[in-house]
Amino acid sequence: MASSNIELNVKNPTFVATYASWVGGFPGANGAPGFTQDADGDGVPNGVEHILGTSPAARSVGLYEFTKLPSSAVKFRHSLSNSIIAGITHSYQWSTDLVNWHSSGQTNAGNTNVTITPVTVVNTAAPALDTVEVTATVNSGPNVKLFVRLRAAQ
Ligand SMILES: [Ca+2]
Repeated sequence: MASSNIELNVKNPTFVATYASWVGGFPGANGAPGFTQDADGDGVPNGVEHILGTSPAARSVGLYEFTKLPSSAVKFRHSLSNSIIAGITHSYQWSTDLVNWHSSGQTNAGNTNVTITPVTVVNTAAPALDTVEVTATVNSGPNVKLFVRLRAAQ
């Protein structure tokens, strides 16, 4: 009697195609699985957790290592997933009042202009996470408070 073997090589068994299947992989996030919800209450919305490559069901640090630079600039770091689902994007925004948010290079009504520049400082491959260092530079405007955020969109 003859027999044969079939070898199945599954290279990426954790592949997920949609946000719903990704968040569904974290049972602890079932209570608040929405893209803009914050299932673990750490202040990082689930969609941003996806960008960062962190769990939406366990507290994570989000943005870190905020540093004021000698010039009119601030820098910070964050992890970045190498497995971001198609259709989900991220961007950076700045504000002086936490109400009106602007993209890099825009000038607000008070004549403040800010450039936001991300640089990948640790470049890995999935499932490992990259590290991105983001510098926000105030190019012009009066002395104001500066807020910077990472946004996720789908
Ligand atoms: Ca969260």
